Amino acid sequence: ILIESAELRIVSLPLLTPFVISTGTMTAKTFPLLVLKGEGLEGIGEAVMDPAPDYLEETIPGAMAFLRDVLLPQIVGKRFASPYELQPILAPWRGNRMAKAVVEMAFWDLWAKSLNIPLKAVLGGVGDSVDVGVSLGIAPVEKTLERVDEAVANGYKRTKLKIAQGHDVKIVEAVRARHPAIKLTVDANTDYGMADLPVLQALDDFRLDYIEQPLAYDDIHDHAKVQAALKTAICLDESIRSAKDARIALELGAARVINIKVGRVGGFASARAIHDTCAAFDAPVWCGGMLESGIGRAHNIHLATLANFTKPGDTSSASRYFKRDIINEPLEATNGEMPVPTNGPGIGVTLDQGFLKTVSDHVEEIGA
Ligand code: OSB
Ligand code: MG
Repeated sequence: ILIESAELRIVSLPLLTPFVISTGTMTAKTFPLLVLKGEGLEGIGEAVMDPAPDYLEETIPGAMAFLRDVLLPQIVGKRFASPYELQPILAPWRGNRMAKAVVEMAFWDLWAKSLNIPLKAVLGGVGDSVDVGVSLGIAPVEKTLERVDEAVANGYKRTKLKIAQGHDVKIVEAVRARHPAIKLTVDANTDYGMADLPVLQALDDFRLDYIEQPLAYDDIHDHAKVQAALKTAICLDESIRSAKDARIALELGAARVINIKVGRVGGFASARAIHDTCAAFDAPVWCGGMLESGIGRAHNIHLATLANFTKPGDTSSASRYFKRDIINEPLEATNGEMPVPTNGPGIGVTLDQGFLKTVSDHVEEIGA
């Protein structure tokens, strides 16, 4: 397919509820949105870096410059037979996986549309829905219990509690006492160190499905020491950027579960390679999220149809996050099952252009 032009913009959507995690509080979701155009079709991708480097190193201003000045000029005006032909352009550049991912995601959508089949079909996934749970931000115990009750009442298949130093054992204890049988996990977003091993060991008593990313984003080695000291599985998120990272983590015993976010790992080729590596180690994976709008959520749902995504993902109903989404189709889960969107080929959702205009700035055209 010939990529004739690209449209890059920054979108900002207010969040219905501030989302609090160990590294900070989000009150709005701001993200670059990329549309690749060719042969009368449009492929769309949503990037997951934040305005500031609070989750990983990339930032929106850095990514916009890299996309506008470097990556998109290498792609616009060229013909590609498949997404694999993008790799020689993307691979030589160091890091910047979130910026690479948005290009890759838009391209896979465009490619699936050019073949007139759903994205899940080009990825190799099956099924019409994926199992999902909720990710609950840090809040006082009473508020957290209310949110858990609501998630359980809505049939979500897993509840993930964000934790941080001083906001951990007590909250897990209270939720576990109220809901002895639910599938429960915690996510520390890197807030702990080796000195906190006693706290992590205290969490070992609550039958958690896993403890997500307790230690630093750039650490795998010490996670192996913590995993050896726990019954509960460790799940890595921030620390896994590639299939090589996944292999090293699984060989070292640093985790038994991996959270795959297509936007974090450089795109679908890398996400699938991580998925396959984990399958070879008999390590289950699940599809994480970054509070994406409907475009990123649709990509995540299609990815989660691959066979080794055996644990519930984070792609809960969009209405939990936003009053209004930038797509026309509601992405709503019922009883913890999120239908794979099928309004047309590719990602199966369409942009609400009128609303998108009102929440966009910095619209740039490359090659138009
Ligand atoms: O660590 O998974 C994370 C949101 C923002 C940044 C990091 C994370 C998260 C979530 C929310 O847990 C997942 C979602 O609901 O999209
Ligand atoms: Mg996480």
